[in-house]
Amino acid sequence: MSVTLIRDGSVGVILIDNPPVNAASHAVRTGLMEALAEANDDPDVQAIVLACAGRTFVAGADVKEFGQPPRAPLLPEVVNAIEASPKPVVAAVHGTALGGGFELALGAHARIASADAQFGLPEVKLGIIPGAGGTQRLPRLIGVPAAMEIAASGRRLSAAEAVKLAVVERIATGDLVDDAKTLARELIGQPVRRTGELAVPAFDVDAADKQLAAIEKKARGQVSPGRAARMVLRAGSTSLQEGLAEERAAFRELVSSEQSVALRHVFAAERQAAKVPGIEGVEPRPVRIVGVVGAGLMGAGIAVSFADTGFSVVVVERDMAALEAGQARIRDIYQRMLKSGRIGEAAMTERLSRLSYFDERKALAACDLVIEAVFDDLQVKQELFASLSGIVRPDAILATNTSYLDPDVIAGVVTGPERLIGLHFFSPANVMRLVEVVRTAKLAPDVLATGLAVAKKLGKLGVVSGVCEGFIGNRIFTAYRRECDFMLEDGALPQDIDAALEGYGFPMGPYAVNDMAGLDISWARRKRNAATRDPSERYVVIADRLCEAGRFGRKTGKGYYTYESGEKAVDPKVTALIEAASREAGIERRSFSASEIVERVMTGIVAEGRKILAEGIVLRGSDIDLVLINGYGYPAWRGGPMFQAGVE
Ligand code: 3H9
Repeated sequence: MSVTLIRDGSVGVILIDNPPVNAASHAVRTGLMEALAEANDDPDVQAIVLACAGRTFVAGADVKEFGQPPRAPLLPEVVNAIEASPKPVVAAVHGTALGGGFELALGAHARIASADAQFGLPEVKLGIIPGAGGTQRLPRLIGVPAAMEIAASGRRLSAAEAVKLAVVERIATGDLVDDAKTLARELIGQPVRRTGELAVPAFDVDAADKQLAAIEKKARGQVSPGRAARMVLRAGSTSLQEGLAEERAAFRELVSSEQSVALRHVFAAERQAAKVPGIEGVEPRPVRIVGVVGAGLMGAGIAVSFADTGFSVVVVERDMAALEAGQARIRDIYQRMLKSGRIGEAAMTERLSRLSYFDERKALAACDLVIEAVFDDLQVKQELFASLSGIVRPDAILATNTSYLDPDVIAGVVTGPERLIGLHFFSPANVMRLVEVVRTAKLAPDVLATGLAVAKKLGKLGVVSGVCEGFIGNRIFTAYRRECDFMLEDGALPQDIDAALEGYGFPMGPYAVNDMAGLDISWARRKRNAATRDPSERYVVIADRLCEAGRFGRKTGKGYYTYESGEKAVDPKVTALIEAASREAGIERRSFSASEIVERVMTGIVAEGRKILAEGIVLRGSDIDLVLINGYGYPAWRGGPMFQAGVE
């Protein structure tokens, strides 16, 4: 039985038990209707508590039922029935009340939450909008502007924020269900407060229109955020009944849209990525103290991301000057978080207190995991790891953040090479969600399991990659860039290529990105590899020419574009340089349409993707999709290049 009614004096507790996340499946919906009717029919029951067993409150509708014909009772009917109950209903929320789960809680007459509970309407991330009243009830409870932001972003609210917004009445101080029963008893005899009957608080319509426009702009082609925001806005000008009917129609339309199918592929792919053959049931090693060697841009970001998620972090630099600069960099990241309102003073102080700084490697002796983020040079890394082998415990895990070096060669100098893993973070590491978890040749299964578990604890997405030049992401990105550079030489200009890919949904085209990241790093690599390059392979000299002219991107005020006025602008000198390069190569330039540009890029990506699949570097096509989406700005709502090409 997934739903039971348990009587305790005057209170009936409706308990949902549908592991793993109490999704509102058909059985749960049916059970809820029956339990509710039973409680309402029982004269001894005077108040009702809605609670869940296991690790979480209802985490949403059952996504596995999407794409199947809807089966009554539908979730909106269940929420309406809860709201209509003549006896007070209190939702007792622990874990995550998401989507349909949050909507069930909104149907209740009061809400109590455990201190670590979270609330959210993540439907937009699945390409849909809330379909069980969320867009109509939430604005009645907290006002249109706040509800618009929550429904359109899909972000989660902490219990503390939920209290502040008056989404929940109370935080439990003792046992959640006991406290919920107490609240339920207090409500006996009082008129029930139905969210749907509340008036939508007055709001500034012009400001809300502007908010909507900003949401649609930010969505860059993804339909659901704007649709969710519009439905919330609609609550301000229509009745609950009409609003619910319109919401349902929009939900039905979106659930069968291409974008939703693509985003559901991404949802399933993320869960799949954690399932790695060879480590099923393998226990990860415990990790509490983490060492980060090197506090440059990457190391500082990595250190912050560990401190943010409760690890103790030991930061080590080669001398006091570098250490102080690293410490300043980390403080600066936190200052910016504070200024932008992402964290408060207390959280900043707490997180900073988790970090300690040393200019000697022996400070790493107690670490469970040490990650290096030093200069990407083989000798530098080998010297470091050889010395670390003698400092850390034999069971401590060693990780390299190298982008291009061979981690198996690095592992060669380590005592116990089965504990050396690649953890390839993306910059800025405290923001970017992707971590490539690199499976070195001799890697122990529990070290691989630990790599994935650590990525998850950091709130990041770990994708397993085999060893090859550039791993999954940079190898595919190289193929992507190669295709773009060929088009540059054949007749397109940087602004044409950037505009075409931005039109496809990338936040920034490759040349604008390159200008931001700096052109000098890849130039140095090309120079290093020049001697071994196959002379019969097509080679485009444009990037080298730009570097030779001192154009390293934004940091020098010019790269593929010029930034003299602060804004990105097309530079006729770059156009001339590109045209000269084409002439030199004997190529007659021609024009490229946006669709041809996109097609060429996607064909290049998919061809390289097929190769790394065939080589066994990546486990499945969907892992490539995740890497491109989370590391390189590929629009999630298109599902990923391999999904588009039908490659599993
Ligand atoms: C919605 O509610 C629409 C309504 O507005 C309208 C309806 C009319 N359904 O992520 P995990 C499975 S849309 C079915 O690894 P965690 C998941 O596949 C929904 N199954 O755990 C996995 O299975 P397996 C809005 C689900 O602890 C297992 O649970 N809700 C669902 O890292 C564990 O998942 C959302 O979008 C589901 N809804 O994180 C919430 N959710 O082991 C989506 C999960 O076989 N869920 N599963 O691979 C989440 O965000 C996370 O799963 C959660 C737990 C935070 C809950």
